[in-house]
Amino acid sequence: MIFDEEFETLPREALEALQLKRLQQVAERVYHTVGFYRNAFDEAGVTPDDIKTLDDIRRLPFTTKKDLQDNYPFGLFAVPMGNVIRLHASSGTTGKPTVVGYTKRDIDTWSVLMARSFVASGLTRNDIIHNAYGYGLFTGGLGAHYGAERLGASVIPMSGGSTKKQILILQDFGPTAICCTPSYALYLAEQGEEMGVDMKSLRLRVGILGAEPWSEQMREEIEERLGITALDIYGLSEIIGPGVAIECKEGRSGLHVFEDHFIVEAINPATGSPVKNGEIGELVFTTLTKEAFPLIRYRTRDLSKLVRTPCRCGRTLTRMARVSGRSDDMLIIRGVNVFPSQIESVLLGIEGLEPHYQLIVEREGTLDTLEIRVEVSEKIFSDQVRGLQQIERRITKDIKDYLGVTAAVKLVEAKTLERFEGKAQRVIDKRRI
Ligand code: DLL
Repeated sequence: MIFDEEFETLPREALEALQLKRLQQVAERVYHTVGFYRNAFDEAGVTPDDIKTLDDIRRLPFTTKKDLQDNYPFGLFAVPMGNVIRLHASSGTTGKPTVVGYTKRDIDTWSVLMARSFVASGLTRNDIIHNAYGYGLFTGGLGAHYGAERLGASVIPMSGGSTKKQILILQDFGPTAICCTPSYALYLAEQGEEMGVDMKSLRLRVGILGAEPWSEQMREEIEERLGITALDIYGLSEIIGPGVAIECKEGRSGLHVFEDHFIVEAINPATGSPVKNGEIGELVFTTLTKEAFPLIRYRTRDLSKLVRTPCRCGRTLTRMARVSGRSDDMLIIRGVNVFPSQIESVLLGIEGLEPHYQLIVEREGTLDTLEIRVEVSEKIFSDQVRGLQQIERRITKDIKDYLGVTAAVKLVEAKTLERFEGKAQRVIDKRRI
């Protein structure tokens, strides 16, 4: 089933014609309503009339997180405040949050995108959706909520936290789908098991998980422990919130980007030029239909690659591969580039390790050090010291072999590392403090 059959399966030519028309409109609109864009376009020597083909998007300047911060809080809004009916914000690692606004029509567009996402994951109006994304300034909670209502499903507005109560509701209300971060899905599994609940016998069958990077191994673990199909959903507040892209249940290889509303590009973060087809680059999005807070060529810092081969599901939309990390999450350890997701893949490939880990980076003198703390299953922890040492050596070797860095490994008892209700924070970089 496809929610918006017409727009999600448009022949590429028609889709691109629609994108061009909408791009011309949005460029025209921001040029005349947002001082920041007028200046940026003027500086780049480009006017909206210069957009004659889709490739001409490259003539437009990029927008960055810093531009949003410089115009904090409402400087990039393209409509009067009277037309804005909702505000959300995402907190960055530094400084003030990024504020985003929505008109009534924007909320409507977003709800449709989330309804599309749910249908792509195999849900219908007969499903009960347990929504454990946080409600509030974070876009996850309300975004999924409105989408579930638009679909006509029954939504349980759980929000994050109160994990034991969540388990109770999962048992008693019998939701068939769950929305939360992948790390929280694992935490729920763990808490449920601890409470003696057979998490696999719940009615849950689908997880719509996102808001943070996760690996294929993590997916397997979640699917196994909760007895569900786990699908990846991507989005960011600046662009609209969740529902920018989603994996379909038929393909499960790459997330369909809703290209009738967004243009996606993958660029080389160092040069700003497009990467070759199928190469990893930084994702850049342009919103085509947003009214309150349109964004032109927004640099996300998220790394992924675009897949343009047809998908089994019939959608003609370009897919993005699962996000492999953020360009600003990349750890440079003694000159070697390492992404936390790569370490996760190595760890989860080793038997006896739990999917909970922490990476601690420090500097001793002029040398960077990496310590990996990872939980081991209870059974192994109570084993002989020799067994533990063997696992430590194996991790050190695999990390060295696959990633080329030397790490100190510390195995810790199960359930001792911090758990997260929202996005997990696994990297502690003491070098910056
Ligand atoms: O995380 C929106 C969202 C809510 C997406 C619920 C999916 C589900 P922000 O708080 O603005 O918005 O954070 C956006 O989170 O730039 C990525 O770095 C990361 N991110 C989001 N989804 C994924 C994903 C929401 N599926 C930032 N895989 C983005 C990897 C993701 N990273």
